[in-house]
Amino acid sequence: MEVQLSTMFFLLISTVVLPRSTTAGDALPPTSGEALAPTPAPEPTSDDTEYIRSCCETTRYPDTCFATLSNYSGAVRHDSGRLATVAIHVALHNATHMARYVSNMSRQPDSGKTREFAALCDCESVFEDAVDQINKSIKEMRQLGWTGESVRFQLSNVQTWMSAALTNEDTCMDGFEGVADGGVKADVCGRVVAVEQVTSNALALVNRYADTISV
Ligand SMILES: *[C@@H]1O[C@H](CO)[C@@H](O)[C@H](O)[C@H]1NC(C)=O
Ligand SMILES: *[C@@H]1O[C@H](CO)[C@@H](O)[C@H](O)[C@H]1NC(C)=O
Ligand SMILES: *[C@@H]1O[C@H](CO)[C@@H](O)[C@H](O)[C@H]1NC(C)=O
Ligand SMILES: CC(=O)N[C@H]1CO[C@H](CO)[C@@H](O)[C@@H]1O
Repeated sequence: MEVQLSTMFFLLISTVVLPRSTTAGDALPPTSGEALAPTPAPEPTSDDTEYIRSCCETTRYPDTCFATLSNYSGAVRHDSGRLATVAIHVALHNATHMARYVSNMSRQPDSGKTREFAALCDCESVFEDAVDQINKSIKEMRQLGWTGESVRFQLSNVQTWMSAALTNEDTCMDGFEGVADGGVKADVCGRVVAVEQVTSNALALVNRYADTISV
């Protein structure tokens, strides 16, 4: 009886908190805030965690994938649409953080009028574009239609924008090609690699979700 009650309680909670896979983002804290805290409820089971692990195996960076997404296993609950949305949220958070970081760096007095400074400014601009593209993707995920055909079309938009975001992140690193190796270059490129992994994983999870939609 207890089991049944708690199951019913969960169903109630999940209907209220996560009515459809496409609204998973709403259960997450705003991405503009500093911390992307894990969703408070419901409690994940080890099975939920295993689901994240097995989905992450299909991405290019499974360890990063699991490390960044396993906290949301309780909210995802074996739903590939929710997982894709959560992954895009994490990518948005990381890209936003990076855009701010680069913007701050390019405003440091010692950034000077060098190629490094030019690279930092380019980086700031391409990361702002990446943030917009990822943000657009989240909005689309929140408004997925009801027919397979419309969902497939919307997901193809998301795939396009997430790929474009990845390209923009790559462009940031290209800008450092002519810059002498050193602290700033290594620091920025190292951070970009981390953000690219998170973005690439989000795209892979969107692709995975799209594969489950039949038209
Ligand atoms: C996951 O949650 C744990 C415990 O609350 C926290 O220490 C950790 O930083 C979180 N990880 C991520 C990637 O959010
Ligand atoms: C900006 O960069 C400086 C120097 O690296 C650092 O001390 C400061 O905390 C940074 N500010 C923000 C808001 O990141
Ligand atoms: C995403 O777009 C909304 C407006 O639609 C805006 O309020 C929000 O600040 C944007 N988030 C980021 C991280 O850029
Ligand atoms: C993999 C990765 O780069 N994760 C970062 C995402 O953004 C948060 C917040 O800035 C960092 O703490 C993570 O290290």
